[in-house]
Amino acid sequence: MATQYEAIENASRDEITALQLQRLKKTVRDAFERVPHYREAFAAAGASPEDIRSPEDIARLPFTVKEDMRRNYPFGMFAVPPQKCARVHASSGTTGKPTIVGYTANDIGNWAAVMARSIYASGGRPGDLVHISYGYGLFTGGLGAHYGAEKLGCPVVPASGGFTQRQAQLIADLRPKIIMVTPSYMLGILDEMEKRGDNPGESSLQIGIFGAEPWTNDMRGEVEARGGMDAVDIYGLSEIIGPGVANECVETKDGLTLWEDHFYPEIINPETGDVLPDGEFGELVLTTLSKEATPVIRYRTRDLTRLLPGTARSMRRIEKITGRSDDMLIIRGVNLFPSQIEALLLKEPALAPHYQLQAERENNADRLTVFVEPRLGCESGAAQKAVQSLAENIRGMLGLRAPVVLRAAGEVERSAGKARRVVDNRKN
Ligand code: DLL
Repeated sequence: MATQYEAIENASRDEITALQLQRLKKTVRDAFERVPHYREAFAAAGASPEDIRSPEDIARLPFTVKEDMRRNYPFGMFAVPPQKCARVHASSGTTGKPTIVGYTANDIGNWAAVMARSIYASGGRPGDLVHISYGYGLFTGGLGAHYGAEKLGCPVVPASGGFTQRQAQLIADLRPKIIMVTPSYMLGILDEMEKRGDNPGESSLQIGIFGAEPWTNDMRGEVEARGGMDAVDIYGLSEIIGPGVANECVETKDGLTLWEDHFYPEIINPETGDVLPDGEFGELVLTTLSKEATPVIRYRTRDLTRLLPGTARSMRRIEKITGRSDDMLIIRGVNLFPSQIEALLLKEPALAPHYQLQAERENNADRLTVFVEPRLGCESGAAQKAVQSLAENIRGMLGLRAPVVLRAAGEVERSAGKARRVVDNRKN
């Protein structure tokens, strides 16, 4: 059995660069000729499609930000007439209008291919039953995973998100080998399996493909140990295509291989916009290389990571995403991401891995409260001790005095999709 789904995944650097350049030139030209926004933005930056002579020349082009997409709602960023599209999706915008993205039939085919590649890299093979609990609908998770699984030749259980009891029942009865779901909702499903009296470690599940939100390696340890499965990370965003921009390879689990033949990555300093060399930490910027309906040039993702050389594949990797720059909390001068609290929480076996952070402003002073729960079956004394130890670690490791509040089991907010890790009441 081949180690990869498509030969290009292990192409030489020269081959990848040549393909990137060819596709980049076409994408930039199409965007310039067909999307007024790009024509205007290029003119304002004094840039033109002829500037692209090597992939690095992309740095001469202006960035695209979410606001550009909002301003051009609904079809202003389309490079083909909406009538020629096969489908639209929309981003999970929390404020204001969603951003609409389009797909031609070719785009759907390419998306299915990168998703098939991603499932294969995760260890999935034709014939494996795939249970999909990403939401189906405008969100790209459900349908993106669905088409990829079908393309690979895997039968699909399109469970979508929610109805957790039914999720656990379906897993027990249909015996899927693979589950695709947000990591936070996987925890909810594992709890439900235990409530039914099933031992998740002995279930049919062998592979979990988790993404759509940040999750730590400590969370990987939790899900792998409890669920008896390999847990791999999948990354993507609707503006670029959906899930399947990058995926971890199960043989290394060392960051996510970015499918560089379809997406061109850069890391920039988020303050200056300067492109940073590989290995340096910053904001991921992505350019589509094959997208026809909504090509995107230098999209600022706000996701923080770094570019690393290939290992299991010749294509480069991104490190597990630490968080979004928008999710960084500044509490009394301390900068922190929810993922840092998550890593410390998972060191406490008496506490469940569910958590939520709440920020408040009282008399001009910021205050962060960490809400947690006891692990099911843990006695309250042990949980109380763990709460103290977590508060001490947050103080010792992150330099922040933050009260940790123990809620009753099941009381920390749950989601059937992306978890809401932070409630920031300072913004109200
Ligand atoms: O979340 C696409 C997706 C679906 C990816 C299913 C993986 C699995 P959006 O709703 O547009 O699309 O949200 C994109 O989610 O910019 C990141 O901030 C975050 N995100 C996605 N995957 C990961 C991940 C989908 N593996 C936004 N790790 C992105 C951390 C992630 N954050």
